[in-house]
Amino acid sequence: MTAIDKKLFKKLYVNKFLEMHGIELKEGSNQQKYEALGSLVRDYVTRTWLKTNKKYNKTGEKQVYYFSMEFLLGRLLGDSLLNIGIRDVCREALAELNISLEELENLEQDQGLGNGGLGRLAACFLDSMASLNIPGHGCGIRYKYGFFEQKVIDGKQVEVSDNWLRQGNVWEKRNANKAEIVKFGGNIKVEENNGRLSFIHVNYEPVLAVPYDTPVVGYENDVVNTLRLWSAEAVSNEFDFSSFSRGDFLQAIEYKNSVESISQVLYPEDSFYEGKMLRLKQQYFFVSSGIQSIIRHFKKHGGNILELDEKVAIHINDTHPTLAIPELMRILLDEEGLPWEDAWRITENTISYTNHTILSEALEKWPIDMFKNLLPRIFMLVEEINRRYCEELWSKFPGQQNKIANMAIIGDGQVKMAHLAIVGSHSVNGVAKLHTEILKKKEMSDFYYLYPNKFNNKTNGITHRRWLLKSNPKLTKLLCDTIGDGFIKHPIDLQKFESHLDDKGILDELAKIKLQNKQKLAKTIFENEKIIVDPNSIFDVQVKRIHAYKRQTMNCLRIMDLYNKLIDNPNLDISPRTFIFAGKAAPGYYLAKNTIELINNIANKVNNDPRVNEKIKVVFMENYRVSLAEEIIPGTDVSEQISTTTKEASGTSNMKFMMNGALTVATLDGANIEIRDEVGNDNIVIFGLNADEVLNYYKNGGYSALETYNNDPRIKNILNDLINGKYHSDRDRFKTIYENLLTYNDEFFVLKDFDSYLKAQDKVDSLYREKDTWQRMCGVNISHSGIFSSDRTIEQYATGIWGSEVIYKNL
Ligand code: 26W
Repeated sequence: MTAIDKKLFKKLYVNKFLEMHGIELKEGSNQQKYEALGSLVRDYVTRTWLKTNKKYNKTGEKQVYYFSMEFLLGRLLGDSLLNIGIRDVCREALAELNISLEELENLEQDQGLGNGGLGRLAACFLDSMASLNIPGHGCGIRYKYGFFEQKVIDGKQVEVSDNWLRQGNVWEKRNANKAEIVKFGGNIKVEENNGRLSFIHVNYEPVLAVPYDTPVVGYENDVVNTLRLWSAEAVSNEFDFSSFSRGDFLQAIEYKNSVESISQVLYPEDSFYEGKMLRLKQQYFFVSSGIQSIIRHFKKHGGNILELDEKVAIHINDTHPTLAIPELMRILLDEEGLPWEDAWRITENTISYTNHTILSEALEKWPIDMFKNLLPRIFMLVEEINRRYCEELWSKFPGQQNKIANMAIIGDGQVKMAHLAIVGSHSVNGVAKLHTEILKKKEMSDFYYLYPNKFNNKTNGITHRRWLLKSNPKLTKLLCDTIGDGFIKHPIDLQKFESHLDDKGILDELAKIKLQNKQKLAKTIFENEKIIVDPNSIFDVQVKRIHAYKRQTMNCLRIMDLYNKLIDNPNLDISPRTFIFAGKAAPGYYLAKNTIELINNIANKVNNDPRVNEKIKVVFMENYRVSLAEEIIPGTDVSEQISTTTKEASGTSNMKFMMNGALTVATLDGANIEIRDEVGNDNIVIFGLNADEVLNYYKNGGYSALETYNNDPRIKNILNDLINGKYHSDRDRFKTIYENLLTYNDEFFVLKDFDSYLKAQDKVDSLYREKDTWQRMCGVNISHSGIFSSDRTIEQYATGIWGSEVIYKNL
């Protein structure tokens, strides 16, 4: 991109403002100033965007399409400026106009089109693909309402719709000329022409899919890729839909509403599958429009359909876009006229699949009737895929009827999306070593036996550009001053920092930066939650979706235990701690919502008790989202990664925290294991059951929560506190939590791991007293975090799955 200096920037900005708003800059509101800046940056990016697309068309490089129902981008202005390489110029130029860049950046609404880990991973991957010069694009849904906004009222979560487009969205470009039609319902007429059957879809409901494109800017490399999000609209009257003629006005309105509902709202569940027709509609809607537009583009630029798999890779983010498999088959067979064998080979070679969870309640299985009525042609194709695949199974496992029934794509009245995804793609990966091992040895072992070469691991990563350079400028500066800026392009070079950790001056600097970040966070906590916290206390943080397996309850129980200890012994010698929580519960998940209420009630009690509130404070921060995470993570001392071992596929906030110099308290779950392997046992605090122990209990039983309760007076006391009115005047308020732990035998081993968890926290307390040792540990974590950059992950996907060339232009 052409370099820009302060003077030129100022001039362009002032002009842009005038042109957009028709008033002088000094008369404008901050919102108007933000809009002008966003628009200027977009114009600036657009030229490179065009150039990148031209280059892709000319070179015919393999294009990667990352299909995901969720993209949790957060804000874009700061990161775009950073990646273009003009954030400093922009900050200085604006300062001369008496405008604070940070204030304008904070006005941007988060683009919250995702639930959590899976959606944020997709956003980090887009950033890394662009930054590594990989022609990689996102494909998803432009939800009118993103992930709900969380309000906390009387300690309880209340959901408010996220009308993120209210003030417009400067980043997106509507491309009505690239719209596609997606067909729902109706019937399939089969005709025979010259010995070949053709399948004609009649009486269907047509939906217009309009793409909105957002530029994805690579880091200082003149690459701008595309995130294409589809919006559902009624097909206009000009469109000839004779097979769908509805004269009636009311029916027309009904049709319009039903169509628009498709891209209306993001489903707020991230661990529980419900067979909702609208979700199936959403899935086919974006997958069909995405694949149609890929093929249209491919053919327009002279591509030979038989070579599609050499020029296009389609990645499906969990099973949500699995309909890409039958949809691609439909186009290759029905529209391109290929024989089944060719179509199948191309489809399998083109598509690859990532699994993100082993929770069985999250597996998508659609009722056959719903599937068939909504997608009649796609269902026929899935039946045929299943028929051929079962034939293969019969020859591999003769006589093993049960096994074959379990492995089939269609069975028990359902279409099993994970099975279809495995069968129809050439690669199946897990997201951390342990997770992949569990898939291979346990959850998907029959499939692994059948297709050993499809299975592979790609440990998750995070973009260090957003999660270090942008969110922690002070630490970034220290790193640049100490080891140079090479780590920005090669994050693995962060390792060089380790040799400086014997330098007392560096350790003091680390401590100073952390304190400054904590002061900033303390200010935000006060502004948002009206709670005063002490930046000199340990900031102990658990931020993530609220879920039983993530065990926020275990964190609560140890605070309740500590509170009891402090009341019993006011002189108890502990390092003061501030316990910070944030996270959303799925609206229908009672236990998770109840956990939020428990946290808030503990906070209320503890924070208002003068006997303890010099030593401990509890904060629940409302409305966790990407932009809030960017504030919390740099100001964290202790990162709580305490899921029941085997349940957290990977985790990614664990990586963000270590990169920002927090010490991790963790179970040996997901990527925590790999973090431990990187930093060594001395620089992380591990506790709890290991995977074999957990799996063994699940398989053979032998754990009694009641026994643990009876043998441990601490546990007895705090569990009783849950139901004796101490934390709520209504004694039944937290009964569900109590019963889950005791009556239903504590599915997630909270009580079993409790003692080990307390010991881990005692260790944290004593480590924190040795200031230099502590800072050294934080430094080791930073030094070893480079491997968890999503640049490493994406390079592994590109070379190991997609077959794309990875060119380091700046080597
Ligand atoms: C059908 C409802 C539904 C929706 C989303 C079920 C499951 C999901 C996702 C797979 C849940 C998710 O976000 N999983 C998380 O993915 C991250 C990225 O790989 C991992 O780091 C987390 O461990 C995993 O929980």
